[in-house]
Amino acid sequence: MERNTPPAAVSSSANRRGLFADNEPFASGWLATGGPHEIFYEECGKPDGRPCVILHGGPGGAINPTMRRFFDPAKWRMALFDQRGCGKSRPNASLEDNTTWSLIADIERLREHLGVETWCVFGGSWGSTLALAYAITHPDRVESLVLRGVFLLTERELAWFYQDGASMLFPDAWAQFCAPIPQAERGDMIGAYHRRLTSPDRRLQAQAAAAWSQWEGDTISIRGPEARPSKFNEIDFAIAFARIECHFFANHGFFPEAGWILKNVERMRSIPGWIVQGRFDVVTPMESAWSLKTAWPEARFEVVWDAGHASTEPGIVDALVRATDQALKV
Ligand code: STX
Repeated sequence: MERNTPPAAVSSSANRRGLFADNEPFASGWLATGGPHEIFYEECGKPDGRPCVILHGGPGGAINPTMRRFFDPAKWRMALFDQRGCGKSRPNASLEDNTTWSLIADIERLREHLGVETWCVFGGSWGSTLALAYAITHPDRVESLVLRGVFLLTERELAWFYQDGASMLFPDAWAQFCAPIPQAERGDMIGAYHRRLTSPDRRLQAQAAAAWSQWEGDTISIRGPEARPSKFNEIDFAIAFARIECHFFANHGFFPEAGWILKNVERMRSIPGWIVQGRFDVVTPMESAWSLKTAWPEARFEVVWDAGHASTEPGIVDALVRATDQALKV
């Protein structure tokens, strides 16, 4: 098999690139959807630059200022938005009409609102899942794809992270994840959490949300639980994150059949793509990035040898900023 992974020297820590400069939005607002949801969005960078859209993770995460720094703000016109129920979108933490397909419709609504014909689509983790599902359903709108920490939302990935797998690498964090769930319910952790996160008892909901979010925060970085990002401790973030993520996972991502993304890769195979993956990603292990690369051999594939799942790990930042620079040339 042909290898297009760059030689190790490219990602040696000595000459790695960093994020672009901090930058402020030149526009922001709430986009109506016709239903109960209003979507908060920001535009950053160069108003007449090359368009791109940045998809956050979770599902249930939110945009943050660091996400504006993976594209050169002197060249790109970046659009970022909080997905339904997330961040500053309203109503917060709502599960109503909140599926993969409604989020794809929102991406199209935002594209039309901004007067964009085609754009580069950038997403990590769940953002990569959503980017792939969007590219499969709207291939003519996607100029290029830059993906990180590939997540295909398969039962195998969910079983690894929420049942049996990651638990073996992080037994300390896993014990805390199990704590709110009685032994008798631990055979189906997603189901057990789903009942609590959708309970009318707000205290039960908050307790489950804190533990759910901390599990992901504890496993996200190569530096382990000690490097848990502080936002995973914020209860408002945790409630939206846990409720929405668990809702999507209990519903198998709302995909019509198992393996839907890989089965439909053919529809987007001609789109120029970059895949960046941390070798020691425990949240979305490399098997999915590898399967995607195998089904889509035209994509550039870069494995970062010393990174986990977080987008801000130095080797991941380096590979992503090189990818977005290359995406300018398509
Ligand atoms: N969820 C992976 C994911 O998309 C299984 C993800 N993990 N953490 C995040 O996203 C945030 C950093 C956006 C909270």
